[in-house]
Amino acid sequence: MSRIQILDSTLREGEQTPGVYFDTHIMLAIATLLDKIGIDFIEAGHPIVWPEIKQGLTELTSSKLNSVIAAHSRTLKKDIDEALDTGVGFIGIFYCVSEERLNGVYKKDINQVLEQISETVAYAKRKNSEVIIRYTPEDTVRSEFENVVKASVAAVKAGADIISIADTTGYMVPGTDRNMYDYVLRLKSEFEKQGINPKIAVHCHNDRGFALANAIDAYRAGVDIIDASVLSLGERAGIVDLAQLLNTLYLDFGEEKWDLSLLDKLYCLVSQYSGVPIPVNTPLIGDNAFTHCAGVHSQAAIQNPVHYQSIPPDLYGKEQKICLDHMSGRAAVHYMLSKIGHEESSEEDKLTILRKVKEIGTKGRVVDEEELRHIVEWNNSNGGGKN
Ligand code: HCA
Ligand code: CU
Repeated sequence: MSRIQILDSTLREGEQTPGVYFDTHIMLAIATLLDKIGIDFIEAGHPIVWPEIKQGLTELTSSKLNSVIAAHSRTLKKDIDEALDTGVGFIGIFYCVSEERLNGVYKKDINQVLEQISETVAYAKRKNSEVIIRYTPEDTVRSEFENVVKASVAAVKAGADIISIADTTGYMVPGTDRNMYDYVLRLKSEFEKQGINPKIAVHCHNDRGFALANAIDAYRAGVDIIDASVLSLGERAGIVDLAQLLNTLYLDFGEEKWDLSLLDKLYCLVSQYSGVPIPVNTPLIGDNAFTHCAGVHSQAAIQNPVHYQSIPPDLYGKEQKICLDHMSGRAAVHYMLSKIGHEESSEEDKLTILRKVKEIGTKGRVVDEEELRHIVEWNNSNGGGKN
């Protein structure tokens, strides 16, 4: 029985990508796929940002998805009211408790903030005792540890169910003294000393490119919930990529709760409506994720994909592909000819075709099946194809 839960924040954090906005019908399409994949929580927006976001949240909560719909909220009663209006089952409130932010931005001392956190959480629970409340000390890992503990204790004592560790600026680095694994253990042990036992979530930004590694560190240290988004969408460099997270948890840690074959469809949908393209070399999803190019690679991968692949493409509803360009060798040409029904070509024809393929490759192009057919016809009209 798997204990890890996933919170997808494409519709909240993802919308903080400059220029990204999802209409309510697209919100529903994205949420429906997330639900089918088996995502536990869908964080779908901050209702006070825009009336249509509030409307979208309301539509999602009445759409009978299994995933719990979550709203984001400042630590203010008026935000809680707006969130509760939408019927969400989960509200994530955030308040940074670093001295730097308290003194420099909020001009409040920690005790005032602790009171505001307690009051807001208690208010939400009073209005709806069923709603799951997550409190995030924003920028957790760069804040004074003592303040994080005090704020978490205040939140949990007021009724919060989840405390989220936010690496808001992508500050953590595996293997150093600021690694996520040790941080989670330290916080858990402090919570135990304080007599509180909330679920722990983790929210890792990717500024240094370590979001996934930090999330996996947090998983190994026993967190309950991991945040992610499709295509890593989010502020700046975004957060943990959903597909990569699920893939690692599935293949490398034996978590088996998700239908990974729907990820490709989800990524295409999000890419289309966010306007954020999927780079060809995106792990698992990009066009080249399971494509072999160099002659040596193609030859070995054609014999057995495992020679150059540690992830089975069929898990993602994909196939291994062999690319034809200037890097190709005879094995690739033979393989691709057999795919288009010309496996009987003579060795001489294959060499001519290979030369043509390489020539085209040096122009920075790839020969697809269609063009390969034209090359075969061209070779035949020049006297080839006579075996
Ligand atoms: C934000 C910052 C946040 C909050 C995370 C959370 C972060 O956009 O408000 O509320 O759990 O990275 O700290 O995304
Ligand atoms: Cu964030």
